[in-house]
Amino acid sequence: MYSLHDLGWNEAWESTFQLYKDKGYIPARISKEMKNSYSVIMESGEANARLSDLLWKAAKNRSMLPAIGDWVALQQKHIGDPYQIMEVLPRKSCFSRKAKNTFGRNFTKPGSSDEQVLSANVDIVFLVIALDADYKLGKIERYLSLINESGAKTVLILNKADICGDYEDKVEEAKAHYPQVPVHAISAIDEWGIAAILSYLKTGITISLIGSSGVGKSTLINAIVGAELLAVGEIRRADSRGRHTTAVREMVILSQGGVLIDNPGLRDIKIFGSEENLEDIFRDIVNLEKQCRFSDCHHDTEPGCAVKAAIQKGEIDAERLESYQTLKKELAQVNKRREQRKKHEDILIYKEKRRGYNIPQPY
Ligand SMILES: Nc1nc2c(ncn2[C@@H]2O[C@H](COP(=O)(O)OP(=O)(O)OP(=O)(O)O)[C@@H](O)[C@H]2O)c(=O)[nH]1
Ligand SMILES: [Mg+2]
Ligand SMILES: [Zn+2]
Repeated sequence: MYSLHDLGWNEAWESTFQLYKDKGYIPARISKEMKNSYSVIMESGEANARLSDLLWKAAKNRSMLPAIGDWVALQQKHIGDPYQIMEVLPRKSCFSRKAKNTFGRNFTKPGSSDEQVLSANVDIVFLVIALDADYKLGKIERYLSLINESGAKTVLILNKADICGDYEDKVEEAKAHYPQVPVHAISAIDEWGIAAILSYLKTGITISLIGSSGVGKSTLINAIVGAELLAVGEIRRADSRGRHTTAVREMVILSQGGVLIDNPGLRDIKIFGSEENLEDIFRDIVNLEKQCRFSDCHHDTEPGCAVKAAIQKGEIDAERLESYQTLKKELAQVNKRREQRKKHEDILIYKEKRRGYNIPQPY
């Protein structure tokens, strides 16, 4: 059995909760997201909980519904009744991505670029990249832009070092590209390099593992726990992709302190967030840009282009400029659609006929 404190409950949450306590609600943390319900952990143990009508009706968009890691206020009307989630406590951080068709059939106004909360109140994201075909700087940059937006810190974990001849070079390359991010090479399967990872696990700290399918997120959690707790999947030989073994988001509470969240592999990482965070990742290019002769320089054929000059001198990577420009364009489109949708949000209405408490599907 766990105490709420083991899950990260502290005085700050306690004081936020006072309001709900007065209503007779019970504090709990969402520990698993299932198709039509949630698992929650309360002081008295684990239980199933459902969305209350109240919360469902109040949710203007998908991001307002509970997600794994959320602290919630539960109500149980009578002993033996199911627990109902009445409120989601304001999030300390939240890791989101751009969702495809948000509310699906349950809502009359499905947004095309709504926010899907992947995990809430996360302190650290372990970004797991496999040292096979999965390792691409452009991909890491996409993930970093999402994580930066969340308020969580990133630790980059390069897994499968056992099958990579030059993993040390990859570590150096990643460190050079992202000086603000700690980088560790490990082999989850050989339990090599895990000691460095353990130093991040502390009571009260929540860590979410993110990455593509098959990179070894569940294997790493098993290595940390020291047991075959989570199912681990095969990977396809042809392209070293995973088979989406982990299907639900699940929390693992560690006896040595700390909480890990296992996630299904992300299929495509659509960018989401603010321009400032993107600029943080590409600070070198952003600083150079200011020195271009034209303020609207595309760093293409314009004369006096400082970025182009730096590329020629080998100071920055042409590929890196390319991924910056792609991400920037993508982000601008997403934000534009988001603005347009916001205008509609206030008049959002729900279909009267809805079946039960359908929680929107993660995919
Ligand atoms: N060579 C090698 N293989 C590994 C390592 N870690 C994991 N694998 C293998 O990679 C495959 C996928 O591992 P999983 O842990 O299921 O990957 P996952 O990231 O949880 O995948 P999803 O749940 O589908 O998102 C399994 O066959 C593992 O045995 C490693 O360090 N080295
Ligand atoms: Mg998995
Ligand atoms: Zn330029």
